[in-house]
Amino acid sequence: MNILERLNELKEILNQASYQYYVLDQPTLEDYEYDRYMEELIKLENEHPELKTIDSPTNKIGGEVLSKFEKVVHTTKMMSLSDAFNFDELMDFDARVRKEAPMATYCCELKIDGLSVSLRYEDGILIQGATRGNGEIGENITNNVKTIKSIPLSLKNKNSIEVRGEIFMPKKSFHALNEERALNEEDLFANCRNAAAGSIRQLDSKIAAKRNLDAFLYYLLDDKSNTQVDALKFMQELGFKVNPLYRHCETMEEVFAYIREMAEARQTLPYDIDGIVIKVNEKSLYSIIGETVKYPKWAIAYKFPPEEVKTELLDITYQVGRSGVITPVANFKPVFVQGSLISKATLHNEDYIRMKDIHIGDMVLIRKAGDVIPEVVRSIPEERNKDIVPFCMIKECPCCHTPLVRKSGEADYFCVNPGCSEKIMNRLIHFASKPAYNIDSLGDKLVKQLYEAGYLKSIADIFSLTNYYNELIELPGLGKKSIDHLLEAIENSKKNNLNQLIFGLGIKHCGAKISTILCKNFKTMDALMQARLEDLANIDDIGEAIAYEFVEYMSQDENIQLIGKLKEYGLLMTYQSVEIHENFFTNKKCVLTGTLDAMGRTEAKQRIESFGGSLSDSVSKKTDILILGANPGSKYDKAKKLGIYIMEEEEFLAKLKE
Ligand code: 0OW
Repeated sequence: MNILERLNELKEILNQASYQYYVLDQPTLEDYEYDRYMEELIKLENEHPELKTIDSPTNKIGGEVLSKFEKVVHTTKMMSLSDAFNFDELMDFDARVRKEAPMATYCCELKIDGLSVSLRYEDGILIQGATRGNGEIGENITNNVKTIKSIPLSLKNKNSIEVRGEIFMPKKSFHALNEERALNEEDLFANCRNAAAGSIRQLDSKIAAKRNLDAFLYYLLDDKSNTQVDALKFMQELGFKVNPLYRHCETMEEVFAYIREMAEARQTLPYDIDGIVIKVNEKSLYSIIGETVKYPKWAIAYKFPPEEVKTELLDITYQVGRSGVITPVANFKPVFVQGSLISKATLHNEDYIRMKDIHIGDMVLIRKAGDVIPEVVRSIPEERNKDIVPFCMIKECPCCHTPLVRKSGEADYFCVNPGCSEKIMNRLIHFASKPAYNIDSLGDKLVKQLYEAGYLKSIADIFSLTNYYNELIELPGLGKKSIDHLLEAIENSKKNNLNQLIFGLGIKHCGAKISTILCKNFKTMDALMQARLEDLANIDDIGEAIAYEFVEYMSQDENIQLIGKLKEYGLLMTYQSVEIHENFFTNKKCVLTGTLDAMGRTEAKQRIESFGGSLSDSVSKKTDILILGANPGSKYDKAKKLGIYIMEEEEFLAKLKE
């Protein structure tokens, strides 16, 4: 047999084995056999690169590192789905459908909680994979899509088609990935969906290949099938992985029965679903029923209600914040809530714990407030065993054992020891954090290491690190490259605006917004340090309480000395007014619900405010835009009822760049 024949034989064996293992879940080769064939093929292709083809299974291990993702214009718009939050809204949907198509039946599918993808094949070869983007323009993620093992690189019958579906990360892969990240003290992914989105956006496809992503396909363009059920069957015949739990339902009663059944099965599925997609089955009716700009009228997504999950409260631990505030934290047996694995939730303060009658050892109900923040809803007294230990608040700081102080009329306890290492470290971490003085690479881990090594005791010490260069490069896990990068980041940070410095100091009640208002009014650090209580209190948004805390802070010797040192180090001490360049968000009142992929809430707020817009927490008639993240909460429902413009993440990111 010649080389080319052997290559083709190996490709055939490996592609067939992939299909059997990842699409049909019926392996025909043992793992070691698969690996042996793959190694032989890699060796042959390395020896004869001219014989490597675009559909070779060796593409599954990834290779090229991109500098960015190219844009892709979709052949036809990738539509999204309008949502229904209860059965009444589904009945309304059914009524609207029947008005146009009385004979319609439905195809119900699980709503896979991942991200949409479009796959284009030409002459049976996968030539492009793209994200949905804003529905018209997406990102070219072909390299990463090729690493998804259940996606065929070539089709047996060589036809040219486009299919669409959902890329997702199986729960097992999500667990494994987060365990690995926890060991490296990296940020954990909140849920499978974010993990999938973060993985498919890796510019290095070798990293994407290690993330065990998967995909279900559900839509075939220019499809000749008469019904959605036939289309799903046809896609399976073509070799695509189609979720098998779809069901043809003749009536809404059958739809409701399917929804109830799948809501029950949800926890046992190896992937996350956030609802059910209900589509008219007869495709000939789609043009009669029609579509809006964004959504088909012949399909709807039923979203499962936010769920409350029961678990055992194992312990209450305590965090010491940079102000010294002591925050009790519930530690419970890990549970999946709406796709996220949760094991902790804040208990705010002693009053909150007593009000909710919470005791260590209780069974408690957990939910995700606003679909994002873990919350202990309540304890379950009827399941409390008799020898439960009544809760009592700790009396001394868990870090330095200084007796805690609770100011009269206030709920919080404080560690008042200025030398408490937890306080100092959290103060340094806050100062260097992105929303504050934003010193790249000076994160929690490095702050802790430099603090414990004795190089960082106060904020000013950050700017004297450069004097210890030779010692720092010897510290474990660090080296010339990382210390050079750190010192460069510290030097660059000195040009940061004054509002970031004021926010970084961590003055009580002076968050990012208040710091900016103070700087706009006083322009320089000197003017701020000499400001009198009444000068401050007269400014809009700055009340007595904030004015008092600010003047108090500026009157303490240690703070005056700190600022003096920062001046000597050359930090910018004047406020550079940020010209607000007009754009879509100028003077717009925005609300965000759910979680964004590309950034956190703080950054979204800063970006909108930099254009002269505002981001508030609650929806009202005055709201101009609701920004829709993943797993939206009730704000979304309220915004729809008020007819407020709903902006999805892709559009939000695009508008920020305009
Ligand atoms: N997430 C899903 C899913 C599905 C499309 C076809 C036309 C409009 C929606 O499992 N099973 N079926 C569809 O049908 N869409 C789905 O997800 C949508 C795609 C875009 C936003 C949702 O994730």
